[in-house]
Amino acid sequence: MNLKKFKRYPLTFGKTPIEYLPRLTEAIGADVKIYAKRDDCNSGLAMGGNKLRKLEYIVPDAIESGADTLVSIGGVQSNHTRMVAATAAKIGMKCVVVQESWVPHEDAVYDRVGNILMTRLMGADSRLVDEGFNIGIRKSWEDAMQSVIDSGGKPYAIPAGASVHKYGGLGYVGFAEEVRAQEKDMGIKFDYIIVCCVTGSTQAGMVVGFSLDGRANKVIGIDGSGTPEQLRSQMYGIVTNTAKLVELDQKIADNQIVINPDYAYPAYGVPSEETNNAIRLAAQTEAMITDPVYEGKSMQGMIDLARKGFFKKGSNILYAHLGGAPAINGYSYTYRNG
Ligand code: 5PA
Repeated sequence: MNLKKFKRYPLTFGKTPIEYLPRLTEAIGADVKIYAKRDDCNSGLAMGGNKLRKLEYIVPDAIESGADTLVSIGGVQSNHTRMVAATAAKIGMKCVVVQESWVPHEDAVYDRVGNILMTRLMGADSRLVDEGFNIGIRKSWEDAMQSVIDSGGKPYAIPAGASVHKYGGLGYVGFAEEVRAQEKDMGIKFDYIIVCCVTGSTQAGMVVGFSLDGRANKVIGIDGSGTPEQLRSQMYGIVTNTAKLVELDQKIADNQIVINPDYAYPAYGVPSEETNNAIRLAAQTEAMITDPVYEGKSMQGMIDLARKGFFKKGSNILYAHLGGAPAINGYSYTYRNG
């Protein structure tokens, strides 16, 4: 496997810490140990998160293309568009982000706080569009690209979640390599890795990276999209493309991709009561803040699977914390009593 041959533009602090979560482990009460890898604390750029690992491999291509404007897309409270806006500010490019109405959630300040507030502060041209949820390529995004061309600029296209970009999977191959090195230092090995999946390249990169030591199917994706079949086929495409890019000398079969669809209810971006209780538990035992769209759902999935005995006894479980906390500001009424 060869990741080193790709250019990487540093946007993160470097390695993210892995920490043991003793009070959450105890509160879950199963015979497993819970650790977290804190990709939510990975950068000084606008609160960081998983997209920066991906963007580190995309930025060199954007710069080489001669573009002057990054163009991307997400929901109103998209973490991804915040990270693209941050990257553009940091490298001195302009930024246009299309923000669609992906989430059927109403809060008086939903389009004013958290991610979108920071996106605007960093100077991005944030365009609200009245389209529903879809992780595929969108017309509104193509229109935004055209509008940059029409006004004499040169756009660089970054799809939703930076996922179906040719280099979108590389960042999380790097995550797997980092975890392997940390395991050596810590003298332990993780039996499972828990990751929230929506547009697919975070898990896809991990699947490729962990396939090197036979752990592809130990990466347990917890779906947050509510469209797991579309996600699976998108993820499989990213796995195949990424494996080829890094010259992985084995084929990854579709059944090595594990996506659990059980926790995405009632809809993308809308937390169930069980999701909210998982968010409260992580906050009250470890002061670890997770959000109702992504990480709260993977937290719920991990807790539920542990309590159901899904993980073999004595397992070490690594919860990949991918960021996303700024969105909680858009759920102020939901959490008005904690
Ligand atoms: C997101 C995605 P993938 O999209 O790579 O599967 O990652 C899922 C995920 N956790 C997990 C957090 C905090 C995320 O932000 N966010 C999207 C966004 O627009 O913010 C791409 C959907």
